[in-house]
Amino acid sequence: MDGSAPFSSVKTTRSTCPYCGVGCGVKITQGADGTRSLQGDPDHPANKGRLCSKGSALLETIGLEDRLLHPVVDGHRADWDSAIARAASAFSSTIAQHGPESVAFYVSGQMLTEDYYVANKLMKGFIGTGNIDTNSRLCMASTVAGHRRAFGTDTVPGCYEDLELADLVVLVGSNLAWCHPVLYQRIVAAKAERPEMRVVNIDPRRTATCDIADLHLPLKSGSDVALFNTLLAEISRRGACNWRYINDHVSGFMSALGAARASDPDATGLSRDDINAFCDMWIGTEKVVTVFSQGVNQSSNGTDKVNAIINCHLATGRIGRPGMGPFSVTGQPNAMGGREVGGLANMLANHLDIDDQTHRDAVKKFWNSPRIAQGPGRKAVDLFQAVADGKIKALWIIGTNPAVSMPDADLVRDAIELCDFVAVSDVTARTDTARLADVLFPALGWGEKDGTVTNSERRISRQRPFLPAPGEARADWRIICDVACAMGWSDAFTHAKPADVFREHAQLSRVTASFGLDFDISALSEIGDTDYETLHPFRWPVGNVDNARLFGDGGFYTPDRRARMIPVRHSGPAKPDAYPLVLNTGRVRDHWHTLTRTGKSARLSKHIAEPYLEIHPDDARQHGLKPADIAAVQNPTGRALLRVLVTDRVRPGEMFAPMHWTGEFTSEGRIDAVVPSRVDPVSGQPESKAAPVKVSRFDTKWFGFAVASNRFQPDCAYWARSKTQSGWQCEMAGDTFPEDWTDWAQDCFGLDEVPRVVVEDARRSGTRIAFLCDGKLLAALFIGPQPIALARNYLGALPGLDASADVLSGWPGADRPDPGPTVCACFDVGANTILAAIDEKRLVSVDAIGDALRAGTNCGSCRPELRRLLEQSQRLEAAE
Ligand SMILES: Nc1nc2c(c(=O)[nH]1)N[C@H]1C(S)=C(S)[C@@H](COP(=O)(O)OP(=O)(O)OC[C@H]3O[C@@H](n4cnc5c(=O)[nH]c(N)nc54)[C@H](O)[C@@H]3O)O[C@H]1N2
Ligand SMILES: Nc1nc2c(c(=O)[nH]1)N[C@H]1C(S)=C(S)[C@@H](COP(=O)(O)OP(=O)(O)OC[C@H]3O[C@@H](n4cnc5c(=O)[nH]c(N)nc54)[C@H](O)[C@@H]3O)O[C@H]1N2
Ligand code: SF4
Ligand SMILES: [Mo]
Repeated sequence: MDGSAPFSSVKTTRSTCPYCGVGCGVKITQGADGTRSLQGDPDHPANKGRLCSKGSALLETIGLEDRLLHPVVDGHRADWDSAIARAASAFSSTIAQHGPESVAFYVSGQMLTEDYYVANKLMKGFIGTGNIDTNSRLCMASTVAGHRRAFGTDTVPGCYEDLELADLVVLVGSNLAWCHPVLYQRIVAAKAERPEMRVVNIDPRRTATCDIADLHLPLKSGSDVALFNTLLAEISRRGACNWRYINDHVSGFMSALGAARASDPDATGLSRDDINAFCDMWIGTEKVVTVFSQGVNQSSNGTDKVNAIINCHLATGRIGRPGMGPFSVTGQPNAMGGREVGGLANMLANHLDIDDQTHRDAVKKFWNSPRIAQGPGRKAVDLFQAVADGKIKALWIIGTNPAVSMPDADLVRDAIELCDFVAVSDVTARTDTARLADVLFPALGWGEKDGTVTNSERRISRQRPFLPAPGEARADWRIICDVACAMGWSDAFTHAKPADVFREHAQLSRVTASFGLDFDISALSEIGDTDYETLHPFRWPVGNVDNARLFGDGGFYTPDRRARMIPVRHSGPAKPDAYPLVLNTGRVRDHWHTLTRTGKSARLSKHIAEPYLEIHPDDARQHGLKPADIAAVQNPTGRALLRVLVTDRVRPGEMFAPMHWTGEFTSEGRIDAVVPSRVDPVSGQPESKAAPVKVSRFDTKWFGFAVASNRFQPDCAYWARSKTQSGWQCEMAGDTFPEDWTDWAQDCFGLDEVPRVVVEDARRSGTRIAFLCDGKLLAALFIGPQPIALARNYLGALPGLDASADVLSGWPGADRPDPGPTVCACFDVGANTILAAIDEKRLVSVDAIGDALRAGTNCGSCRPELRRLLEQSQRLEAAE
């Protein structure tokens, strides 16, 4: 059954995972007794029942403990009417005084299509400016620009099945194993079935995705254009061009080839042998899919990278046929939906062109709106700069956390703080951005909200509610319509339910189709409420019988219907002398962005509990950094403090840090504080992957670790906290000593009257303190001059449990071995448990570990790490 189906006492709801752009279907089952379970939906075409660690843990993130449950105005609880009135009058009076360009919305690829549609309509059609941009600017903008340059529209030509049908899958700037795990597992399964299938991974770092790679090309940061230009020149030199396809469907071949021939392959830093091996594979394999993601997009030449890849597919005609094509995997669950409704400042709506007067007139007529944006608005970086400069005076931020995720994040944070009026719609007030708002709107979150999302393969799926609206929270689309009505446009925002918005959106796509463009779902213009409720996942354009693949026979959306090959030239990231290291940033397996959701799950937090800096052993040596030191990463933009992880997984001269940590979870782990706002000149997308920085050892006098039942915050230079089963844990380090550790600990935990046991460890010149009440542990603190080895997962589970001062040893008794850091999040299996089993049971394969411990047998995301543990214990080598 689709939708919510009451079966006697069990209710099943089909919905879509709210994390990555794979867009997996989930099935939530609720018993009459309040029990709930969640599985992958076997009938959803994106995942066919599979889920990754984050998807499987969704039910651990829906608790109300930190939710925003009522509107807040100027720091005080308010009713809806006054909150809406305050926002509407702030926007209206700012527009009246300073014109429409003085207001802006900054929205998100995590909004549903219905939310996004009305936000775009309000700004572009009624306020009448293009000043609505989205976090997709930080994510997909270069792909959008590259698609539009090549195809005329922002169209993804292929589908997921192509990744299984391909004989060669090339991954460029994509850590698919961690970021699109279910798609990765589909490739793993296809490769197991057809071992002749090949995978190439192009990434400066050796990531978990290399686990299935036959060839890893650790190219220099930013040099993808040089690599794909070399490939294009080789395609031509070896006579591998598809002249029939080029003659019939492509323009710009000669100029693109000219630019490609001028490229220097050595700019990649790769050996000629590796480059040749890559060219041999790519040119020699008809069925090739080139998958690309943020290593391509988040770059000062991201759009050129996209076109360098597309050029090779166009020159060989390997596009829009089974198992072939360039394929951009989208990040957020509704990155595609946002692109469809025109959420970007330089798009109109439904793939119509904001620079085209006839398109603007058609949309204005359709909306019956008083005005229409006369051109593109400000793109994210420019938008926040205008906020900082006082040009934008009223701002509404919906479903995104720019004080953390924008480049030059300190500037952005300060700009938001100083802006005359800021409204924030979020599910929690505990974000670095929400803290700065004048008006806070409580939004419905996943499990409560209702609407549609589009995944990476143009497939539209429903998100359906299975939980009641908590407190006074409202759906994002409704809050936007309420503000629009209060601003005087009640006739145009009368929608009573998401289906009303969806129908209007589908109707507008008729206009798109009338211009001969791609985005057409007009067949659903009159969809009834019940059909909307039970809508099966489907792919656009609707009405096109085989819509899985486009452009196999040309039919591009340019004026002459030909695809354009674009001449592109290599240009690397900036490397000023004073900041010689390149800082690459990205994601970890079990966390989602700024931690507001995955940070609530102890299980997900146990995989990687603090922000870290991957640095090559040569660089670590040169800068006097030892493993587990605290590093200060710096440049004129700002500073971050991170735990040092010395590894040859990164190239010398390049480092990597995760993007997830925020002011809510760390003292100075916000990585975008050191990412300058350098952007791609075509797409305006920031270069989040190549910040020029310098690094030094932070002058640490002591290191510490603590656990407590409550969410505590220590007073020291470095801290990073994370959720545990029974409370919170915190890593810490300081550059000065407190006068008295006991007083300090008491303030830190807020435990004034609680009995404590203090152990001065003279041998290790450390201090350990436990707070115990009625035989239960409330908090424990461990301080020493060096990073302290402790059974952290064991300690994290103790607060609230019966305990004695023995906990201060930091290790469980011999009868309870320490499982170590979590590797398999699905079954909560730690590294020590796995290493012990490998040793004791003489395990020699990842499957054998699965048989013994279940690790790696559910979502499979930890299998690369299991293989690493086998390598570490030298079992694998011995066996192979
Ligand atoms: N676990 C998890 N999954 C997620 C998310 C999450 O927060 N957590 N977020 C989702 C979102 S919104 C997005 S956009 C996607 C992102 O998905 P991905 O793009 O796969 O993830 P990233 O880790 O940002 O970056 C991918 C890789 O690009 C590499 N890279 C850096 N510079 C270069 C370069 O110059 N050239 C090449 N070829 N590679 C380079 C990095 O080393 C990194 O391994 O993930 C989605 N999925
Ligand atoms: N250095 C660096 N920076 C990056 C990146 C990088 O790789 N490196 N990646 C960039 C990319 S690709 C992306 S996509 C961005 C992501 O960055 P953000 O969009 O800032 O990150 P999120 O944590 O996903 O923010 C979503 C916010 O919406 C809230 N929320 C959740 N559900 C709802 C809802 O239903 N309604 C409303 N109104 N709010 C909701 C969450 O609590 C959270 O505060 O970061 C970008 N920044
Ligand atoms: S791969 Fe994981 S995060 Fe992405 S949609 Fe599927 S379950 Fe969700
Ligand atoms: Mo993203």
